[in-house]
Amino acid sequence: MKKDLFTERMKRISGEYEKLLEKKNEKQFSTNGIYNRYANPILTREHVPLHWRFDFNSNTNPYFMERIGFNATLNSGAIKIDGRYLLVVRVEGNDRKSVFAIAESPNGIDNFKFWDRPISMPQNEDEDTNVYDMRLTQHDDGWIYGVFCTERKDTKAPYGDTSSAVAAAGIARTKDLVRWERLADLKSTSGQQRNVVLFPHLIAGKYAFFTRPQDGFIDTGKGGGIGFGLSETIENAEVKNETIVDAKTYHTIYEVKNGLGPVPIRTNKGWLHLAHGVRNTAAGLRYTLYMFMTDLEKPWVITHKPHGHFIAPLKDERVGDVSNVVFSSGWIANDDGTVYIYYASSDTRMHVASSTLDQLVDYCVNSPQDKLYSHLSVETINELITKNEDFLHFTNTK
Ligand code: M1P
Repeated sequence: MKKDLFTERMKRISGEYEKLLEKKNEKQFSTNGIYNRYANPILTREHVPLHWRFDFNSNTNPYFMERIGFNATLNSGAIKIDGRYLLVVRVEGNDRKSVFAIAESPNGIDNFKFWDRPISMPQNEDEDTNVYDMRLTQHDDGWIYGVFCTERKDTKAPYGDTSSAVAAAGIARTKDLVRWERLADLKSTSGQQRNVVLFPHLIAGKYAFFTRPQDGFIDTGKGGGIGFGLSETIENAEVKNETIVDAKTYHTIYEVKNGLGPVPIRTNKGWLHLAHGVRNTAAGLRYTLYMFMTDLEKPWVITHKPHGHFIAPLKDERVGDVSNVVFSSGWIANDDGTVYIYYASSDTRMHVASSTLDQLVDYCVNSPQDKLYSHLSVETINELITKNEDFLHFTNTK
């Protein structure tokens, strides 16, 4: 009887899992014309391999029950190697711990499948309580670097405070995404760091980092903004001076905090950047994605910045573990100019959107800036209307 139950459940669950992995994704029509969403999330907790979740021995698991539960698949770094699309996924267990695991797809938009085991990340002296949000950088020095958030209990928190934490940028490197060498955490002058991204080239012979200095764990406090700094070495990385590239700003979509997303993409017009911005609402924090471009020679100098968000949580994306959030830490530019943008919604599941380098540059260069005041927004809208008068005939233009 128990054997029947075991077999029936195992077959059904395995069958549904196989179908999920084979499910095709479909590009959706885009009214904004800047990027296209796809019909299905590319990775959900249901994609976590069954052999990580179930004990397949009927003697020790007669009911074929799940032994290890997973809660979410989110904030993934991305890289393309030999035509294979690889995401280093933040896989969050029911125990709240996140682990890193590689998911691979042949085309970047569907059929993502996790490799057999999660990544075993070596520990430094001060072990990580939790790790998440890895950005992957294919560096000129020949290594692939993973820079991620390592979180540890705040030992200075008052007695009884069991939730305060300290965030720092962990650094590890690999050649194959399987074996990792752990380096020292990034040192900087701010109390904490999250959303740190290693630039792929040396600048003035030094390793270059985009940072997000912050005073506290959740609040960026007096710190914040997307920073930029140089380090003499990568083995013991230390940024002594951080220049603020993009500051958090009153009454914008990044008024509370912001942070760089993936490693910037080089184009002949400048570097394309994708970042997240956070604002306050009565419903809590709202995370959206925005873009800007920086100078080719000086990637810390913004040359173009469209107003407002690029991607905001939409429909089902709006609800999840931490609702009203989109967050990106990976994108891939293909040789044909298409760009796959990987983003998580509401800290729960992963999606892809596609665009092209030309479209993204056009978006950055030709979209108006945020002029920070409503009456100036009216001016901006009127400029477009006036331009359109040459092509369209309005009846009430004044
Ligand atoms: O919950 C939303 C996001 O919150 C943090 O981002 P930030 O440091 O900018 O506040 C991160 O923990 C991120 O993982 C999470 O998605």
